[in-house]
Amino acid sequence: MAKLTFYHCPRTRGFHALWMLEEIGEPFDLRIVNIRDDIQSEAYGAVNPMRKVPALEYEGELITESAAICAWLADRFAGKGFAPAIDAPGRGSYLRWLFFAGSVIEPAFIDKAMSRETPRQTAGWGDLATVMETLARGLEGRDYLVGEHFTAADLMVGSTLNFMMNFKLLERAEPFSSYVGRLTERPAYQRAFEREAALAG
Ligand SMILES: N[C@@H](CCC(=O)N[C@@H](CS)C(=O)NCC(=O)O)C(=O)O
Repeated sequence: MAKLTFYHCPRTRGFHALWMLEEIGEPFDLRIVNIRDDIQSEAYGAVNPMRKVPALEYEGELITESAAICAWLADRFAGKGFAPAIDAPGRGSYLRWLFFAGSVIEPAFIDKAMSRETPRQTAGWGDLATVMETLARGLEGRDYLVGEHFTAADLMVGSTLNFMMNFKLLERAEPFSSYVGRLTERPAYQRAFEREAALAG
């Protein structure tokens, strides 16, 4: 039996973790949690009291938050090369961009989706224009955010940008379109995408 149990609902932020699981290539049990009803069940409340997907269980330990799941998978299966080692150059940048996805990029786009302007001094994410300028600088002259290779930080940032493009909150323009295109060409992304499409029916 797989040691990893993945709680997921198709067409949600759970996709970030599904893609990461495909990158890692370890077997996992998939539990589909319908966000319209299952998510309110007592059983799922014990998995994630936030009543959100995704969640991942490994040997009795529960991990929630897509970035934490991706970071944990990258570290737990370190041999796959999706995170710089804890004492290697690039580790700090890797963590910076990994956290940037969920705590800066995403809330800045939520402001846009809600046609809301949180004062930039109040918002931990500042404002969307500065977020995207910062990200563009991070990508200047490089294919990936850290070093020469794809890491879990690219997955979280790229997957978040891809969501925003699909929701028409972000224009498919450079430098982000090439970056997202490069990441979504990866076989693991394609496998996750096909699996998701089959699950969504
Ligand atoms: N910060 C969380 C967000 C998870 C999240 O918002 N999940 C949504 C689906 S996209 C959800 O479970 N919604 C169900 C609900 O709120 O009822 C993460 O990144 O994992």
